[in-house]
Amino acid sequence: MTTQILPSITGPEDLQQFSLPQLEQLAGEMREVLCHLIACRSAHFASNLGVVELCLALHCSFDFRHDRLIWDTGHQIYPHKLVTGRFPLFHTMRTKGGLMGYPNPDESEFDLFMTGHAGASVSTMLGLASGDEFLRPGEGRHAVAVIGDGAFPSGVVFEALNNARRQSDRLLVILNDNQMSICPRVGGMADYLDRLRLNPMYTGLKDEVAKILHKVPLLGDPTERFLVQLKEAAKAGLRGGMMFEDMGFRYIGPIDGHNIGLLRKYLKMVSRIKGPVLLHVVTEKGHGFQPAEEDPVLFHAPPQFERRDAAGITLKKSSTRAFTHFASAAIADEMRRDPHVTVLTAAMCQGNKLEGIRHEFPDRFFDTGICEAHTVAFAAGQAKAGMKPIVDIYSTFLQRAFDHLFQEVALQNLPVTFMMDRSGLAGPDGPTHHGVFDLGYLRVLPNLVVMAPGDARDLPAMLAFALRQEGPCAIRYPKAAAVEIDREIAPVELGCSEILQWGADGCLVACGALLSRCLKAAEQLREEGIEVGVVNARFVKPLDTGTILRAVRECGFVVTVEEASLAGGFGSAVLEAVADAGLDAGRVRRLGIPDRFIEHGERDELLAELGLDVAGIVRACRGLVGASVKS
Ligand SMILES: Cc1ncc(C[n+]2csc(CCOP(=O)(O)OP(=O)(O)O)c2C)c(N)n1
Repeated sequence: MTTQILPSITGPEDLQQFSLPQLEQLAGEMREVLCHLIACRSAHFASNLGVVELCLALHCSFDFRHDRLIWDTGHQIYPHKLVTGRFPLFHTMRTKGGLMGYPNPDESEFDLFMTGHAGASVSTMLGLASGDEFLRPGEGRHAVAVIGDGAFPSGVVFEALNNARRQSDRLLVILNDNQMSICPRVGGMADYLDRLRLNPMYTGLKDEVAKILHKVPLLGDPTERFLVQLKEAAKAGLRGGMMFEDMGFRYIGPIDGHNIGLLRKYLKMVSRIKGPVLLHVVTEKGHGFQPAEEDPVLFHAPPQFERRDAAGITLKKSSTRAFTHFASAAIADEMRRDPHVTVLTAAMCQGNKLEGIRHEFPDRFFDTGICEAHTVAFAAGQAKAGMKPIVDIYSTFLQRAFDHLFQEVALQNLPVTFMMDRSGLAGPDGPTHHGVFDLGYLRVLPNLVVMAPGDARDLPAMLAFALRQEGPCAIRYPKAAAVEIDREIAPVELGCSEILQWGADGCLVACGALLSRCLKAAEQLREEGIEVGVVNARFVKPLDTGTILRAVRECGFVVTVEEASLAGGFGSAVLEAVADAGLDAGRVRRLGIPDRFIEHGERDELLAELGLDVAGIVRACRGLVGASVKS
């Protein structure tokens, strides 16, 4: 890896000294560094390659110690990290204790919000601009949001655009249009943006534009002149973006997002326009690295490279099958069995391994784009009409749709099934993606059945069970390899746990995939002469109170184990049941996620740190044997 310029950059102000050819060289070096990173570990890749020039042009054109910048979602933040003093730590990206793969205000003053969920940038940017106008009037700060065309159709973006006109004079929304979400973008907005790309300013029908520009006198302020030119172009029907114009934005573009010189020129121009501006920038996802340009879906966040040579690259293959695989296989089976079953995803077809289903059942597969709230309400409508929709969604993103889960689904008691992937610690993605709050927000909803498979074999059985119900069900499972626990498997029945072994000294009640760790812990304890039972809880709601109360009565102690926030989680449900039955809740201990945000790191590292690995579970039980659990 050859980097000559990049190591000399300690902050964005250093960029000012470079000529255009030097900035272009720097862009090449930044891409090299990104390729080197992805050779070492899995990380977001193609989106970062696509915004290198835009990032450089932005930092050359604004002073973001003063002006405000938000990268929507934040997965494309790597080039920004490289030029904001974090090149020396870049090799630590996404490792525990190292740089986060998303913006992080603890790392840099140039990261304003810790984000990872799409769509909020325009709103937060508007708020910043509004606050600055109150508190720092006259300082003339600019507020810039960069948002991808995948995130752009999120409902909240339109709520912000609708609200922008009155908020600030110096608002710039940069629409980074690479025609991709993770998968190819979908929907009416995608078609609209495609039409805007036909604009002669972008397609190179320069003669037409030149004719118009020729007519415009060259005297006067350059910004004024530019606007007159645009107006003339619009008159000639050569300009699009009228939808944004009608909402009060000055629409400019589309322009080439890989041309640093051109970007700087436009950024300078738009920074002088009063009122909200939408600058439409066209980029290529994966730009500058051919395999990523050719397959931006795979290279959105590819696995680590195994080999990279003249013949191309090979990506590391995982030898284990994850819960996600078992989930998509089970969904496909159910769709084959029953023509009423549909599957809905909010732009996570690839992450949820639904490509096969999209191909096999194009008419029963629905990608709504990054619109979780809409997805859930849409599913409710389908269910009301008599279909059996499955919403396949990451736990952390379902948070976006809580109100629809409440009103359109639970309140109507409609049979919508939620397959909640990444429920638990999401590993290197970190606090924005850990799906640890779902038990807290699901448990409170009447009518909703909540399940957590203990192993890979539970998962299809739970899905089949859910699809037989007349009300809503949620099934939560982590981003982890799914083992198959060798046992005489009990059928899935409403509110019934599965007792795998019983022990007089204590009982581990596992909620979900930590079951296999509980079994190993029990084995170790047995070798020490401590007899501990293991229960596969299966249901969080309704809870198997019969088995749990029996364990509290018969076993020395009960330890609940969950990969979810302890506040309002499975262990809390157990404590409530024990207290409600008038039993001694002091015999119960809970292992789970404490009341703080958990940093990024490998899932196993994080589990160990939180005492949720085998050693931690053994430790917890040992501490309870013979001791009064109350003390
Ligand atoms: C609320 C929410 N839903 C889903 C995701 C998962 N996700 C991360 S990036 C991405 C695609 C974003 O596309 P775009 O904004 O166009 O950026 P690009 O990667 O194309 O640069 C998706 C769906 C997310 N981060 N947040």
